Amino acid sequence: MLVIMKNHQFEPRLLHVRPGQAIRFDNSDDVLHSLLLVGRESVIGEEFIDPGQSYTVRIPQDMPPGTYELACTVHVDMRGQIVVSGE
Ligand SMILES: [Cu+2]
Repeated sequence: MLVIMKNHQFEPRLLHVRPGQAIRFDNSDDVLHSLLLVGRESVIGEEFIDPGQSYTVRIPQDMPPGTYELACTVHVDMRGQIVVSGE
């Protein structure tokens, strides 16, 4: 699963995943972005991604189903959502 960080937005902005699934974040902008999964910082906690770089995270198998807020701590308006379904 792939998310592009482009024009200070997450594309797609809403992502449906299953536990155990991997998500790759590509920074396509020419500025630094960061990643934070609000309330689940142990999964993604302020991970900085340089321009042109990527970061891959695997959703833990024991991640409770629900909707989680994805944030870039550098840009306050850069927000996304990850919806984790049941297994
Ligand atoms: Cu950003």
